[in-house]
Amino acid sequence: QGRLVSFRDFRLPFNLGRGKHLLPPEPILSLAQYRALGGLQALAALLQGGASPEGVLRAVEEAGLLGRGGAAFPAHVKMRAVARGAAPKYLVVNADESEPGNFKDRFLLEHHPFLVLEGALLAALAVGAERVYLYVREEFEAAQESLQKALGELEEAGLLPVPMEVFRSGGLYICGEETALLESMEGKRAEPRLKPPFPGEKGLWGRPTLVQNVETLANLPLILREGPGTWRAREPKLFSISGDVAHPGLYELPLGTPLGEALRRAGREPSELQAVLLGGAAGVFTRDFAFPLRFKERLPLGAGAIVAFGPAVDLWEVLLGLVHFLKEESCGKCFPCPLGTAVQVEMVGRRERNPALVRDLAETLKGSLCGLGQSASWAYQSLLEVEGAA
Ligand code: L3W
Ligand code: SF4
Repeated sequence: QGRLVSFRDFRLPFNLGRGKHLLPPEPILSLAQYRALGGLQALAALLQGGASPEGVLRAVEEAGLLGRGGAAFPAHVKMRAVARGAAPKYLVVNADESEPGNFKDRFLLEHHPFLVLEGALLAALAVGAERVYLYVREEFEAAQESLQKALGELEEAGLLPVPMEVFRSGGLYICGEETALLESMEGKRAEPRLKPPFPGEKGLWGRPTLVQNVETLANLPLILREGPGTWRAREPKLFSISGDVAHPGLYELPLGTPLGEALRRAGREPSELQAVLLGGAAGVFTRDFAFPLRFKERLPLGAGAIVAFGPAVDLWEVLLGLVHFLKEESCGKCFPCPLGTAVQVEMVGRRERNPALVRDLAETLKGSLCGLGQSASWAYQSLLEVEGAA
């Protein structure tokens, strides 16, 4: 009788990076270990007829699982779109985590590859995908190795009902945008496509393709093991907390946790902070510590990055780093983004505070083709708000 597999069992929070470990990380790197914790039960039920593809789709819908890659789009809507489509169909696991401040997907891949792979297999069987591609960020070598090893073990045990392969990403921030990712897989320049059609309808090689974030898929075994109602009641989300906190690391918190509470968990009294950056380069600076960390609220959660800044930090220097990053990573396909991000670097460099000029820049960027350009001036606008409120 295996213990319930949940993120909670993974003894989070713990420190991933520098400094002292609060609790030792306990990676689950062997199939035997994963099984002993109750892993693979959901997959076995599906393979042995105790559960059906429709049952998986219904559970994901009842759980209300929202995509964990930044857009918080209902997972079941995407899954059903692919399930309706005609074969051949594919699943692409988006493991191109590149948002500054985020390290949750890398953690899951390196420490819990079986959980990610079981989630991917459940999704693939539910939508009828004939092949799974694990699109892993080029620099994540340890993650690629851990996945390869886990795939080998699953194959040896005869537990790979759908073929899976690791695909090394093109090595650019824009490769995480789902359609640029697909272009790069097809051997083309990583440039976003115009949507619609969405990948669920016309994806890899023009075929219906489910593109889902690593954390989204890692939740599938949990939802099926616990039942969608129980999962929904605790709605776990991984937050990457770093910067001026005593215990930077990865924290599993229920959605709705106030931002200030998350910071206290990481060992920092929020009133001692100047601001936090929520959501990475596509995010916002804020001092609203009462803000409940929930999707589709006043502030964007993005993929869950929280970077804290104490009183000694020059936030304009931080902003300059962010906008420079966006300018460098702009793919140049559409007009407003390369131009707007270049102008933005110049404006932030001279610490331009004229709200009319910043609004004008934001309006221009809003017309960009993809999320990179559309959200490129959120951080700039929010810094002016934080300054105004300070
Ligand atoms: C079927 C429809 N599918 C939309 C699908 C669409 C996509 C998903 C969300 O991401 C976020 C941004 C930043 N039928 C559909 C449909 N879909 N309508 O739903 O789509 P969309 O267009 O709202 O967003 P997106 O462009 O996929 C934008 C975040 O991404 N971001 C950075 C993220 C970085 C990471 C990381 O490092 N892990 O994720 C940058 O912009 O927060 O909200 O699958 O196909 N009618
Ligand atoms: Fe490329 Fe920027 Fe346009 Fe996106 S918004 S397609 S990154 S130029």
